[in-house]
Amino acid sequence: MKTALLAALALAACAPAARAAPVEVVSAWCRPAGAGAPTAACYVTLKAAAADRLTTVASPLAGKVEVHDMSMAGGIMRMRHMTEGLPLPAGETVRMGPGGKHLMLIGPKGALTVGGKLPLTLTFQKAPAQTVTAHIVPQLPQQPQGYAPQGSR
Ligand SMILES: [Cu+2]
Repeated sequence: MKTALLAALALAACAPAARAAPVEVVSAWCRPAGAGAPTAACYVTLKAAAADRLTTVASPLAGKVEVHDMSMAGGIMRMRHMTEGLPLPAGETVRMGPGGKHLMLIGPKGALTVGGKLPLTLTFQKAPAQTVTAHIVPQLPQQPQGYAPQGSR
């Protein structure tokens, strides 16, 4: 009797971590940056089956990684640290890109060279954390044709 109860408790304790499906990482890439650059930018495209949130990002090749948003205000580009993380609505593809949301690498450890790779560990509110390899490419894979943020004009 007591054994059965303990087994049930152990199962219950394991359940939440195993339940959420992993978030699909559609793409991950970084722009090159020279040695000594104070920051560098990486971009990921994410798709979550169930509503979730990208909470924190880390890389062994940067002192810190922050989720930023960029917007134009009065002709000036402004960056905002999304301290609350990046919301991932259910079934929606959330695309980061130049001029918009990005991952800001603060204190990159060394140059980001074209052709190189950079590991990024993405932590989500519900889905399990995962480490992806971002490729360092010279310029934007342009946003796919026909893609535009909802209600942008
Ligand atoms: Cu930024």
